[in-house]
Amino acid sequence: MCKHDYPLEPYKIKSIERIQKLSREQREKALIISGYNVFSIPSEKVFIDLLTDSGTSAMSDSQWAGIMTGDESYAGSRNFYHFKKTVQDIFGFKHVIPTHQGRAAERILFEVTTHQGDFVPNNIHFDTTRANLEVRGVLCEDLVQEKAYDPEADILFKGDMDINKLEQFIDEKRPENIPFVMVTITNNSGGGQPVSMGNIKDVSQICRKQKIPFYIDACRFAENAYFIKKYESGYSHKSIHEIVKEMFSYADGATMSAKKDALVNIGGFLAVNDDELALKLKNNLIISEGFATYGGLAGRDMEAISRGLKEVIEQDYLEHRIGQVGYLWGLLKKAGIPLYAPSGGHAVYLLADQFLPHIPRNEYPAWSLTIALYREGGIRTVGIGGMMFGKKDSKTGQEIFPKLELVRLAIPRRVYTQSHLNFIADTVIQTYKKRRDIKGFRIVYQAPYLRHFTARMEEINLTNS
Ligand code: P71
Repeated sequence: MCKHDYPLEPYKIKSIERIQKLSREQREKALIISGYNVFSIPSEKVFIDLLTDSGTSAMSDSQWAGIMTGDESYAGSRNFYHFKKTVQDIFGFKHVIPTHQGRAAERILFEVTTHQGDFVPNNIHFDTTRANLEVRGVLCEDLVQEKAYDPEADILFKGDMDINKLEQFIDEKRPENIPFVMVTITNNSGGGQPVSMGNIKDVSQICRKQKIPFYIDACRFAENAYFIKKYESGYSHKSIHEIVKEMFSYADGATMSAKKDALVNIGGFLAVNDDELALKLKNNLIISEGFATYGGLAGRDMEAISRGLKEVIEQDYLEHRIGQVGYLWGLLKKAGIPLYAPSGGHAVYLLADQFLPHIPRNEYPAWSLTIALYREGGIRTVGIGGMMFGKKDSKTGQEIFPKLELVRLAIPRRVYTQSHLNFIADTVIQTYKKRRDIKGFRIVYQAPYLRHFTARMEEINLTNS
């Protein structure tokens, strides 16, 4: 291995998917048609797609072979039993409820356990978690440690929850108004940073003392476990499987989007220990997702998840995966690009407000940067900042912005090569050189929830401002 490389791919390529870079003019046209929203650009017009690591993994030959063993029986599919056993073995929970993706698991859990006016803390709620709670009148609180909001603080386990803040919060809001506490691993809205085992344990102890259930948003559980093995004292000799088992032994349940760390294109699940709660969750599941042995998935999907869950906890896979993200982070850091530090699990996060200091927050610098990166190299990324999390103050009508204004370069699992990563770095560096020409945006249309998905935007030129 040369000095600047990352661990070699522990796989070789058996099947490929063609990608093409459009001309600059074609990209410009695609932007206009999309209303300057990268979610509205057809994927064929994207060269390198870093919009998300969700549902974009390349499946292995074993997973594809598993697809052909799908038992599509309405009730009792054999793939469900394999899926259930795999989840039980890896996570240690008693009840396993399949769902079509992560947000369905969230909706079902929240419908069964929350009421209007309740409070739910998280390290940082991800957008779907927050939306599924807020739509029910639940008040969401982000209690990550303060350092997480300092993008340059190069410390380990920046996803940790602030334990003092959590105790104070429970004290103020009272345990009976808090249906559960949640922790997101890794912390997607805060730089993809891991949560330490020590912190998971501390949160769990507080919850158990106060008799508040504790759930983990488990999307990127294996990546989180890898950081624990690598950086937390006492874990280097343990296997990822052992670490995962311990992490979840402190929780009462988990919501999971299998589209991330189960290496599949669709799927999710809910897992809990409580018998009575599981029954209620299954009854809710049947109303909209489907019967308890498929929950909105085909038998073949459950088989692919079972196999993916076993592959994702392999040490060499994780070394390569996290190494790849770190490699891109290193190239950009060396070039002086403002980055969220340290390098996280699934993505590199650019600091859009520092990248574009001339664009004020109410002109959405992260949004501008996603457009600029598409313009420059046909790269699709996502803004995680004011457009995603901005809120109108009910008294002043002014928009309140989140602390971080980030652009996420999410790396799909097992998809891109080192030359792709080099191209991505070059594109970001080129864009940085031209940063003074990049303009802000105003909203032309927005939906009441999750507005970033469907917004239409207008570039602010001096002539139309
Ligand atoms: C991600 C996504 C999917 C996404 C969301 C918004 C814009 C673009 C793409 C989904 C998550 C997540 C966490 C921590 C729950 C979900 C929902 N993330 N928790 O990061 O990251 O899972 O998509 O399967 O419903 O790109 P779901």
